[in-house]
Amino acid sequence: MTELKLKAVALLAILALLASSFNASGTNATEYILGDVNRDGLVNMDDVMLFRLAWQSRIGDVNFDPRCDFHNDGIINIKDAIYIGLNWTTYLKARVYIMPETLNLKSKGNWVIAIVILPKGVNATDVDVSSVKLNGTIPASLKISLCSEFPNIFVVKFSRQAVISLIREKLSTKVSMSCKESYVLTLTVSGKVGSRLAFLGNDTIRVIHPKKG
Ligand SMILES: [Ca+2]
Ligand SMILES: [Ca+2]
Repeated sequence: MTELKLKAVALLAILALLASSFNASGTNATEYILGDVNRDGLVNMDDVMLFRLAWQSRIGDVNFDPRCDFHNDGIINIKDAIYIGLNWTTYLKARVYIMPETLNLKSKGNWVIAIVILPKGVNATDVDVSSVKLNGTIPASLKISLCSEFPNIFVVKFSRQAVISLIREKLSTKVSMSCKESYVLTLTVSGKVGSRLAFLGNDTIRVIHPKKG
């Protein structure tokens, strides 16, 4: 065996040992998933970004983030990182249809509706409505399962004014905003399915931005 192979095998053995001595399955006394830095119920790139900021810091360091110290030993290192790998959230691809398909930014309607079709075999009743968000920020306010014939389909609604604010914010970064009246935008709907899965899907809508005057 070459030295390189030996090193790789040794590293795998250490990781396996570490993994076997940890509670890989999920929650600790404070009821969040180990690896979930921002405590949103998902272990994903958002957590990796936060974890990187605190990497190799110790209590007292300016970048020490106690939320990253899953091993609870006052230092952010591989013993904490391992939980992110072990409890990484699996995303299911959902089909999403957002209505209205054309949204006038001056409209006064109450809601934006999303129909979410989960992969077959996944039950919409396992979706935690409090975790369902549009573009990761706007919370869903209601979830309705369609019928027992289509257990993988549900409908959620979002505050239209919140969606319009989000779109205005997105458009404000576009230099060409003042020259155009309509845009095609992609919006994402995501949420948790049970304790270890999540869904993610997107749809495009047309945004009408009437010129002033
Ligand atoms: Ca998270
Ligand atoms: Ca630690």
